[in-house]
Formats: sequence, C-alpha cells, structure tokens
Amino acid sequence: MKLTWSALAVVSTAMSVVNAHFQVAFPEVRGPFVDDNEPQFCDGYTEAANRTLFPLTNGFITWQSEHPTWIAGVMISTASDPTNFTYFHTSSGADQLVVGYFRGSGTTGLCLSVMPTAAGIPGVQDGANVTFQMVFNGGDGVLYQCMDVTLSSNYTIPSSINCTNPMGQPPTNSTSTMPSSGATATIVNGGFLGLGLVGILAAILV
Ligand SMILES: *[C@@H]1O[C@H](CO)[C@@H](O)[C@H](O)[C@H]1NC(C)=O
Ligand SMILES: *[C@@H]1O[C@H](CO)[C@@H](O)[C@H](O)[C@H]1NC(C)=O
Ligand SMILES: *[C@@H]1O[C@H](CO)[C@@H](O)[C@H](O)[C@H]1NC(C)=O
Ligand SMILES: *[C@@H]1O[C@H](CO)[C@@H](O)[C@H](O)[C@H]1NC(C)=O
Ligand SMILES: *[C@@H]1O[C@H](CO)[C@@H](O)[C@H](O)[C@H]1NC(C)=O
Ligand SMILES: *[C@@H]1O[C@H](CO)[C@@H](O)[C@H](O)[C@H]1NC(C)=O
Ligand SMILES: [Cu+2]
Repeated sequence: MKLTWSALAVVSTAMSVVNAHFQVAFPEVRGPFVDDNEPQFCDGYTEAANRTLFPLTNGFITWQSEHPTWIAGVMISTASDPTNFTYFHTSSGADQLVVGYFRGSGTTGLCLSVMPTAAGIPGVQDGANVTFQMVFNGGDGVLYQCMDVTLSSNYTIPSSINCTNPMGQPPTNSTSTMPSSGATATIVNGGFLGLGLVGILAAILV
C-alpha cells in the first residue's frame, strides 16, 4: 500500500466533523476545549491559567486525536504570561520547540515524550513557569492547545497518568516551522523515541 500525505489529508478532511481535531488531557490545558477556536493561538485562550507541575526530564503530554494521521510538535515559551505566538519563537523567528514536528498516526491513548531541558533553551530550568503550545495538523489546518506548567526537578508524573507508547522526536533535527499544508510538508523524521506499532505504520505510510 502506498498512500501519499495529500491523499491522506483529503480523506481525513472529508471525514472531518464538528469536534474532529485534537485534545490534550495532561498537563491541564488553559480552559475547556473549544472546537471552533482550536485554529487560534492556544485554542483561543490568551491568558496563562492553572499551572501543572511538570518534570525537567522524562515528561510527557497525553492526548487524543480525531484525525487518524497527523503532524505534531510542541513549542515552549519561558514568559510568565505568553499572550501571542511571538513568545513561542526564537529570536530569529523560528518556532521554539521541545518536541520537533513529526508525522504520526493514531487516535486514542496518545502521548508525546517531552524532555524540557534537552533543547538547551535559556530559562528552561527548575522552578520556572513555562507554557507548552502543542501544534497539530490532521489535514484540516494547523491547530493549537496550551498548557501552563511549573518545571520541577524533583517531580515525577503520577503513575495513574499513562504513557505506554511515547512518540515524538527531539527538536534538534526537525523543521522549525509547522508546514501550513500537509501536502507540501517536508519533515525530517529523526525517528520515534518509542517505536511501536504506530511508528511502524507511520513509517509505512510515509
Ligand atoms: C483551575 O483549577 C481550579 C481548581 O482545580 C478549577 O476549579 C478551575 O476550573 C481551573 N481553571 C481552569 C481555567 O481550568
Ligand atoms: C505580542 O505581544 C507583545 C507584548 O504585548 C507585543 O509587543 C507584540 O507586538 C505582540 N506580537 C504580535 C505578533 O502580536
Ligand atoms: C509561577 O507561577 C505561580 C502561580 O502562578 C506563582 O505563584 C509563582 O510565583 C511563579 N513562579 C515564578 C518563578 O515566577
Ligand atoms: C521541589 O522543587 C521545587 C522547585 O522546583 C522546590 O520549590 C521544592 O521545595 C522542592 N521540594 C522538595 C521536597 O525538595
Ligand atoms: C493505563 O494503562 C493500563 C494498561 O493499558 C490500563 O489498564 C489503565 O486503565 C490505564 N489507566 C489510565 C488512567 O488510563
Ligand atoms: C538527526 O539527529 C540524529 C541524532 O542526533 C543524527 O544521527 C541524524 O544525523 C540527524 N539527522 C539529520 C537529517 O540531521
Ligand atoms: Cu480537525
């Protein structure tokens, strides 16, 4: 089977219905999911909200998707109240990433491996208040959700929050900007951290 990304994008767009985007479960997002606002900065929430403790290393984001195939990544801001995209960019205007953009597939039980300090971003340190902005494209445009967290070197995510098949790649060798169209995406796929069935499927589809 050989499918192109553009074919998949067309299929997933055709199957889109109301509420067919993506939703982060952990850490807590800025406010209740608003389907129509997800194409906007932080799902439409411009103010920092409740902060969740998050480890400096070995962290993860749990989430679900209504699109079977997608591109995803995670930007970070070290500002205490990041109110627009500028706060999530490097000084040169590239997306400041803790999870590089990568292609994946799957709808439930998803999680992204997040190593906040791995990219060496200034200010990403013990005790810092930072914000993750997950960026996603399942074929119907680029979507966003934000999580305000406090980084802690002595915190471990409770075992009641599952991440059995972590995905994602460190930001070091991915594209620095989310492709606006899946059809023209050229993602350097450095490989999944957790190469499970999903990773193998994604590799076949690419
Ligand atoms: C923040 O947390 C409090 C207490 O858990 C909760 O009542 C409130 O709804 C949360 N606020 C948001 C924006 O989620
Ligand atoms: C983002 O917010 C800052 C501070 O309010 C402001 O200076 C900057 O112009 C804003 N950038 C955009 C793209 O709106
Ligand atoms: C982080 O945010 C919390 C809650 O908003 C606040 O109490 C704390 O002072 C902040 N810490 C820093 C280092 O800014
Ligand atoms: C854990 O680290 C935080 C800073 O991230 C600090 O405020 C707190 O006192 C530490 N707790 C323990 C038990 O060491
Ligand atoms: C965690 O995963 C295990 C095994 O897949 C499952 O039995 C359990 O219900 C999951 N827990 C949560 C909170 O999702
Ligand atoms: C991606 O990173 C890995 C590990 O650092 C490296 O081996 C590989 O050559 C890199 N790939 C590209 C295309 O830069
Ligand atoms: Cu959608």
